[in-house]
Amino acid sequence: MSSNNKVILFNPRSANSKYRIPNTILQLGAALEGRYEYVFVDGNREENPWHTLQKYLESGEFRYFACTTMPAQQLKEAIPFTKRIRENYPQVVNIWGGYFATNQHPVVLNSGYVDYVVAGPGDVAFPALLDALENNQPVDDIENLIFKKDDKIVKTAKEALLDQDTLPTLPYQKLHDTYPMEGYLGKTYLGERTIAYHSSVGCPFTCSFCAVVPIYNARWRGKSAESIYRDIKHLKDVHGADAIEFHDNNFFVSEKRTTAFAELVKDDKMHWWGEARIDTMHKYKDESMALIREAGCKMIFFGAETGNDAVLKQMNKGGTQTGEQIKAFAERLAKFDIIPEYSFVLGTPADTTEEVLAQLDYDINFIKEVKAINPATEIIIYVYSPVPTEGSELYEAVQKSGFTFPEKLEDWINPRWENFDARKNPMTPWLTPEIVDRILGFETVLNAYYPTVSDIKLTGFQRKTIRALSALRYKKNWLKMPYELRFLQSRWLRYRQPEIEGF
Ligand code: B12
Ligand code: SF4
Repeated sequence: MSSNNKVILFNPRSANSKYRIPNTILQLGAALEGRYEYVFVDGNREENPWHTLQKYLESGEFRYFACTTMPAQQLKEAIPFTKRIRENYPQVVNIWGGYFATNQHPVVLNSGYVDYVVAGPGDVAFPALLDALENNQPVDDIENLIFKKDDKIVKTAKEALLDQDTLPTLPYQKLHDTYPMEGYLGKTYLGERTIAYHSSVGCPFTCSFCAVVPIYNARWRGKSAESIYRDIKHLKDVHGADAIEFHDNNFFVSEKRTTAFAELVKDDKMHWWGEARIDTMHKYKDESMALIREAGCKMIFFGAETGNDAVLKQMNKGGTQTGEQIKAFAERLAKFDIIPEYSFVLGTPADTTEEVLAQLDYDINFIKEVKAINPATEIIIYVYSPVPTEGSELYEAVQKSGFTFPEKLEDWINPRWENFDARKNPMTPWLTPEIVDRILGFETVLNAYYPTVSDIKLTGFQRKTIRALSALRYKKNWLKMPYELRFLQSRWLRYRQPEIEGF
């Protein structure tokens, strides 16, 4: 190993507070252990990440800049830093990965300053790419890779999903040596020191609005309950962690794995949370539901999406989810004292503005029904932002509307596309400003009328006040310009936005 082939693993800033264990670069570090020397640079934990990057690059020891990319905030560092590295350190190879780079690879590679995109899991592809580059070998046979050759974009085959239990141990100690773990184990609704853990890859479904689908094509593989528990126990024993957020796209796919994990963690008195599908979990046995609650699972995030069965079909939600089931399941979870966190995707395309609006009003009333059935249900609202799920009915409607993605990588960091990424105001052709205002107005009024239980900062008095002030708007659907509520929310009743700030 020469001393000038070291690797920077960079996690661009992804949150303004509530930093979480950066599982992406942690897992990439595991893949390099014993093969390449590497450093972690976490934009969340650096006052000036560029200075840190520059310090490393100036040493002349680093040949590879590996950067993960999620849309929105991460791009604000990923794009300018990678470009600057190309200008100032042209010998450095720039490698990107993550959901943004994979789904938007044409614009990424056409920028001229990203050399390779690792598409999907990097556990094998990343060290294999470094080996090939170190030995001047061709990269064409390395799976999960996208790059440019003779000005054409080349995509190699997708790798079969690995047995997740064969992955190397996560280098928690090395991360802790650079960024002390206390800074990652934040206080949340679940506990004082919350772990972020990722226990599976992919998802078995093919919802046509979802960025996971083009990468994993309905494939899912999870670590065993024992492997998960080993890491959790380490973080508990060594760093005093007392709660867990599972960051998997779909943690609860296997009832057997979930209950096996619940049995293992039951006596540790930790609270935990994860993401699931309503139709999958509605099939769980009552004993399993009772066990996971007893084992500390307090709240679960579900993609409810819409109460309209025709739109569920257009979204290719797959499985057996229906509007009736969404309501029945909210009621069922109340019995087990598990809080359902339901996310809805509003503002999907339709042929006319009237149809878009009618669909929106249908969902507003549906959400109110769910709240009436189980008031503890937390509602998260996304405005539909297209992802390139080629061949789906939904994406066909999107293309028909004339929507296109940006042609220049830098465009992704202008405010128009940032809003698109944050799924708040995507400015898609079928959404008039009035419709977007109605969606955002409903979100404000709903969050005011039902302040979320997981906002640990709200006092009882604050909850009551904002609820009283929003009651008439909520009941009558007066959703226009709820400035008084927004003012309160921004001052002393800021409501929680897990999708933007952290879960
Ligand atoms: C944690 C997380 C966050 C956290 C960040 C934590 C924090 N507080 O710092 C928070 C909550 C802030 C967040 C926010 C957002 N997120 Co986010 N987030 C995730 C989540 C749940 C986990 C990421 C993770 O750690 N994965 C674990 C690692 C091990 O997996 P991985 O990242 O896929 O990495 C592997 C490979 O992809 C590859 N790889 C990845 N990067 C790289 C880089 C290189 C160089 C190489 C070689 C390989 C490689 O190798 C790795 C190992 O195999 C993912 C979903 C998921 N399950 O991954 C969504 C996800 C990435 N987020 C997503 C989105 C859209 C957002 C938002 C932009 C919008 C929103 N409203 O949700 C916001 C941004 C807000 C903002 N501030 O700008 C989407 C991206 C979809 C897309 N269109 O591309 C995802 C996929 C969720 C989803 N299903 O929709 N997020
Ligand atoms: S179930 Fe969730 S993660 Fe899976 S494809 Fe659908 S939206 Fe994506």
